[in-house]
Amino acid sequence: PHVTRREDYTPPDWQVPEIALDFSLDAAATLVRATLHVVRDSAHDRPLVLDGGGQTPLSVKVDGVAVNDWRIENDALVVPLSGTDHVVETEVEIAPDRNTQLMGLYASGGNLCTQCEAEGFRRITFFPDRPDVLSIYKVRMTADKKRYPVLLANGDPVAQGDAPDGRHWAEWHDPYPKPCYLFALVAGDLVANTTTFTTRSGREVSLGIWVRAADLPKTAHALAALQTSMTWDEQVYGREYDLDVFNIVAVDDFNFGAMENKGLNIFNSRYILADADTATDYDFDAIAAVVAHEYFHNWSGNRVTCRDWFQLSLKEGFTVFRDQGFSADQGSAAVKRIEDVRGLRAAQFPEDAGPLAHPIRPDEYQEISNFYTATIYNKGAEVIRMIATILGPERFRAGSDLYFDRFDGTAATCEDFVASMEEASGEDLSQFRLWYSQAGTPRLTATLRQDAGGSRATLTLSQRVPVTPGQPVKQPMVLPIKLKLFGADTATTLAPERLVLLDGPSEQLVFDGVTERPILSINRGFSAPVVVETDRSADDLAFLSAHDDDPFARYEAMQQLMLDTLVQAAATGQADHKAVIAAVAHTLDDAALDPAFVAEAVLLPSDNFIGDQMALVDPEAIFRAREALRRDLGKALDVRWRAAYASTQADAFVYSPAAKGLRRLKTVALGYIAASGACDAAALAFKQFEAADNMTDRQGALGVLVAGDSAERVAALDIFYNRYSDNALVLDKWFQTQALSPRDDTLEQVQTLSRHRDFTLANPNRARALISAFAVNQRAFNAASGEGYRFVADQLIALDKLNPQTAAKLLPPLGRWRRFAEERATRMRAELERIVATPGLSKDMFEQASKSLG
Ligand code: DPP
Ligand code: ZN
Repeated sequence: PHVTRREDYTPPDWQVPEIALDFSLDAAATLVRATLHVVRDSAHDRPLVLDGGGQTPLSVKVDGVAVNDWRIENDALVVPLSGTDHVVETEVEIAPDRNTQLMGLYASGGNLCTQCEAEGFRRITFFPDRPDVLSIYKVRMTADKKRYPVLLANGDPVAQGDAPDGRHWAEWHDPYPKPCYLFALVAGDLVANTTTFTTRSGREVSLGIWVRAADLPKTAHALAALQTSMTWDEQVYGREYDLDVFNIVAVDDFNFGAMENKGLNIFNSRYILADADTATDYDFDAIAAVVAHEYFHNWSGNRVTCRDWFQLSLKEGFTVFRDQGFSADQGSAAVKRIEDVRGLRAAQFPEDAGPLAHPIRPDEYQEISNFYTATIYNKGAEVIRMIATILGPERFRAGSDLYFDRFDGTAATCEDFVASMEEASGEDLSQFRLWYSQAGTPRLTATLRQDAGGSRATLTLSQRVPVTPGQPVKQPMVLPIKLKLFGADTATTLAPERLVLLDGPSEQLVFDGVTERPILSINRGFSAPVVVETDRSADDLAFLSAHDDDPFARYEAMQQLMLDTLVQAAATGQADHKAVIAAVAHTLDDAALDPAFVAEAVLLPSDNFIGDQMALVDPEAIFRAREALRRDLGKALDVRWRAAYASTQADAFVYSPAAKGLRRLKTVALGYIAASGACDAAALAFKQFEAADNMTDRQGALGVLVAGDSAERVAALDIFYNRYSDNALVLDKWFQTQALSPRDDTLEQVQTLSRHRDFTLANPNRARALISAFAVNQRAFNAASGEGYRFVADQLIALDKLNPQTAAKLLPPLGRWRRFAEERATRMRAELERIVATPGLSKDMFEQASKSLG
């Protein structure tokens, strides 16, 4: 397979300062005429090479004259040119309605739309499909007026009119040079929820969220989030919007969450459509976060773009960091941090510890689509967060201002970003740059010793970066660690919070005036994305879970206490639950705590996260250990769970941080009541299910019922299905909830669901709702028979034929075989081998599966 390497980068041979695109749109046969102004970039004699996606040109003209000395080589169109400056025109015909990959121009729900990042533009027309070729776009679209009354593209609308045969046309011009991955068009029968936004310098921007007419009532939340994002970016980063129009279109079939095309974002409808009846609080939060994310890309991604795809984290890591800051400012920053770290540990830590580990700036790829990963996005955001922590807010802002000013209108590198941060702050980040090149999650060991009889304590910190594929030797990284010491007896501060930059293999810190037993609070706020190993006792962890003044550290202490208990139970079959029960009771009794925080703190770590702590994952033992602790917590604290449950009853739905927190705690408490085995649990859950005036309560109750075995379970699944049978996004929840169920028969249920008439692999959301959810269900997926592996492999082989990009993203769970004992490992490998041997496999799947075997 062809491997693209970062160090092989060379600047483009030809620039394309301008392009005019003329689309004659039709679902079955769309004609695309592209007129490129091409300019030779430096003295070379190489021909013009335009990437293509398998099409053959209907015609090629140079400076207005048809030529036939072109050839197709590896899908690219090669055109010999004599001068330095030419106009090259090509015509192709493409078939949007046969485009199941959802890359390029495709049909979704009767409308036409595009997705070009990373390399989809070449499937629309011949072009140098690389992010460092920036062009000014003029786009003309002609289409049937009845079928496609709305015609949208990037930039500003400049003209429109009627054409013969019931067709009409529209022209859009985007004055900002952009790479082709940011090109977009939409043709459809859509309506918009519109408003205006006035930027701080007085530009009036028309905002529109375009959906099918029936969905219009579900757009208010996204539109409000867009306005809030625009204000936030002005206030926090000094970034203003730069066009007169900002449109968002929601489509049902979409590989990504959304796409930041200049002035015309295209969204997966799950990140736009929401109302109380159909969307959970989680959905509402995710919509605001994704709307903000894509909007923020207008600067971090569009105005300053990437030189090449190895720099992807330049825009994605930074933009995730920006959207996390935005979300933190909209509600509880503490709970947001906990959610983000939980997500990082669920998705990124396993990736960093497995066969697909890669640095946030990779060195090579076979298929770039496979690198839209939790590492690039979420670890990338953590790396930016560490820079912000080291620099402090003023110097970080100075660095970001310098970066945006200096690289505006250009295609930049991660190095450009770090150098801007260094220059503006005066901080030396040379060693810090290892975060860009070394993969693997560093492990930090911390040991605190009080000197015998004295008033001193010594903290020893040491770090180790694990070996990852292709990186056998690692250098010590810069780890910014926030820490603090508490006194065990007085529960006061012995040493105030400080930021330690650990940059060597180990370091000792001495604390004076330590007159009582010190307790270590470390990696406060999760200041570094590392695994921390300490020898803190259950007593120390219980103390911190009750007294730490850093909410993340407080949550973390409880998680560690739970993990220690669960890992021991899974390994030995024995456990003492007393310490966890006491700590959870203390948290539930603390009236000063935010209910949203309480809900997070009392949740047990997931089966997967427990498995990640063990030398080898034993899914059944982990499941038994966790269920036993859940049951004991449920029984021992029954009165408290019921009190918490009663305290969370609300009058009517509101979407606010406080109301969200209560709803979260409500369903967590309900889950523990059910876990206790209480005989009224199913009735209570069914009552919540029936009485709910919002999806959070309804789906929460459904999840509790689906986990159990009651008449109410069957009834609720039926009611839910019938009530929402015409709502694809809610049906996804119906599939997903069943795939996540801890019941013994989940594997068979999921196999049956895959034959349900509403199941289809053609829609990425639906495929993920069943297959991804099943693959995170550790016990069901890892059934000893290997049937779970076979099921997923069958689905992926089928999906690969339609949509390789989405299929390949679902493969990593099969690559975790090294984490399991012989029998399971052999069965997983057999499925990977079967995938690799499949005739006609995509390069997306080949890369993921072959690396997973390696
Ligand atoms: N649309 C994806 C995102 O915003 C890729 N750029 O992250
Ligand atoms: Zn992004």
